[in-house]
Amino acid sequence: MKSFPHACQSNMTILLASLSLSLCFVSWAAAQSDTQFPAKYPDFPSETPTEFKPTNSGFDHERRTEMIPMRDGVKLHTVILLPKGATASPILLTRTPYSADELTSHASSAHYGSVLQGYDNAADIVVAGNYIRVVQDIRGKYGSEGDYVMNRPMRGPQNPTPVDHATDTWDTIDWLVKNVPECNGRVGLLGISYNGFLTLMGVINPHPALKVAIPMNPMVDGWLGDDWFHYGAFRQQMMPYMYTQQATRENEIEWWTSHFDDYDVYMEAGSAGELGMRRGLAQVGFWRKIIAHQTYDAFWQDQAVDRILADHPVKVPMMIVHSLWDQEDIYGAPAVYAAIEPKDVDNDKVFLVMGPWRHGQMIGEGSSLGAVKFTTDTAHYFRQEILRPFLDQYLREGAPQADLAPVIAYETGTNKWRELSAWPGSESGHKIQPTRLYLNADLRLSFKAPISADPTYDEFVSDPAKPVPYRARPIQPVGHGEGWTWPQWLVDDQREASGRPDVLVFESDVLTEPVKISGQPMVNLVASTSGTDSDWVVKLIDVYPDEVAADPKMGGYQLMIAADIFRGRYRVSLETPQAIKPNEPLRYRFALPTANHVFRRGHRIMVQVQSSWFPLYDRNPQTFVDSIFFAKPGDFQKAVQRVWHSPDHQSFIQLPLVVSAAIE
Ligand code: PG9
Repeated sequence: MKSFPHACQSNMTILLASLSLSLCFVSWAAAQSDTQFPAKYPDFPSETPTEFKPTNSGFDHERRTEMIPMRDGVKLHTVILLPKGATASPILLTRTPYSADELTSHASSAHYGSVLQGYDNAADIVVAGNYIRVVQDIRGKYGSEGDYVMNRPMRGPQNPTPVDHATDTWDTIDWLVKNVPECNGRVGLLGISYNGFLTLMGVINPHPALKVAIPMNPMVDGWLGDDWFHYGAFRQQMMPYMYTQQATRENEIEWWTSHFDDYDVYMEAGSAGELGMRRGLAQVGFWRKIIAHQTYDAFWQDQAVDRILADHPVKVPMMIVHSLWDQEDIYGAPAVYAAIEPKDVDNDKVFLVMGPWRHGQMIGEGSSLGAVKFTTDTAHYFRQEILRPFLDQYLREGAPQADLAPVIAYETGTNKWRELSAWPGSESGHKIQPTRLYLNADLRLSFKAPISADPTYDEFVSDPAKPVPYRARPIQPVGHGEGWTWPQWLVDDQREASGRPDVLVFESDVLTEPVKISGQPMVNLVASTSGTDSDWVVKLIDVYPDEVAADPKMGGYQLMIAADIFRGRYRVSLETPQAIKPNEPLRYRFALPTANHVFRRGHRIMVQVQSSWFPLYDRNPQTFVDSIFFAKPGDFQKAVQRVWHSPDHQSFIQLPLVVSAAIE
């Protein structure tokens, strides 16, 4: 607390005081001349101190920053926030490439809950649970020493160093339980997306103090279906991320736009490789690896986290959290669940929660996503009724069992949470029956197979000069937070696409009974192209009734339930691309993302097929070239695309249909 001289002090006292004050001033002024910016006029110095040390007056928590040593001597910058008076409190740890300082200083407020607002903090849970919150910069990013490698692979052929995220997590937890006396020796590890990937890496050979892990929307397989590629089609709108994330340690150098509409940015460059070259992207190591590993080779297979986890025992109880409309990492969470659930022999360590969310929405507001409304705040429900008791059970001595179902899945369409014993799964008495939904003549969709009298195909012309936009133009770059609409693109109204001549639209009759699906719809598309390479985008859509009295904006809405893109050159082998034989009907089989949805009575089911999804995905030139990244303007050719639906060439989506279910 500050103290001021009393008015009746003697003159001598005042004289001595002013003498020492001026001596103080001289040494204070000298301290201003730091070596980087020496004072120009030492007798009239800057009023800004060389280093300002904020107090924490009125704070309800204490903030410590530490450089925690790893086994190879590298020190990692770690922020430790302790609620005032914390004793025997558990720790919630997040490791991140996104700035530990940024994640823990979100408000100009003295309150614990306020500083934790924003990315990757379930602030209400941290505060209500009186948790010690620890956030650490991973090696090579922000305040941490060491080198940064994107999704640093495990020690082994792809990482010749003695360290990886498993060892760094182990070393961090070991340090924390020995050096934070306020903690009860129990640590929970959690994070979203990249931080979800880091959470998964942290459970490999876990420290004994690691009691629970919550990977949310984890990035798991960068080639099959998460951030970088989907079945070989490159997500070029992630180039700015690679650029900013790797150009500098603290992300100070940012990508720039050249057009308001991202469609134009990528069209003008012609190819992702050309754009990367113009922007100097080859200076960053991860871009060079992307260029060197365009196919599903050992580089991708060996670092796919679901494959890695499948080779390790499940030692830490884990709640894997998935978002049904995750616009970034829609593949990861269900894939990890599928890989490790069979290893959970006592059925007490692997839990799955699926919510009706975009990427990361479970820590925000969850009563709607874009135009789609849910009846309650689903994210709040998840945090309070699912996450909180789960964390308590493992992190607090004497806490009751959370008593949660192994799978808690939100059912979109009916807006209900369902408790299941496994995934894919259904409630008792119901079963999943893989059922073919056929693409038929006259652009009809039905459970009946094509018959011989029908015309055998429908066709469209795919023109790389006019690729199908993946959402209404102008298209924003990838961005999060206020004003950015990217996070909700998976729920955009697909009417925008269905009106185009280069999108085939197959539609069912109006449903007289609800149709429920739980699991991954499997595409079985028989298609031909007049070119020698081609992309196939298949979208399973719920078409709302023409008018919806309760929510007029939803009248006729075309809501994507599951959709993905497949790069045709990988039809035979994901590792070895092959040219496509022109005009030959060929079978393309691939799984769509997980859905848990009821198409309600009065709705229709729609399937759209198209050959570009631009500019999120780079354009396929439709001529087989060695590297699509460096396709030349002359390689981009129009192609006639046919979707076949004859008895010999049946195109269908195999739906994971739930039968005998009372679903409405
Ligand atoms: N989806 C982002 C990401 C994860 C992993 C690698 C690259 C990007 C994220 O939100 O962190």
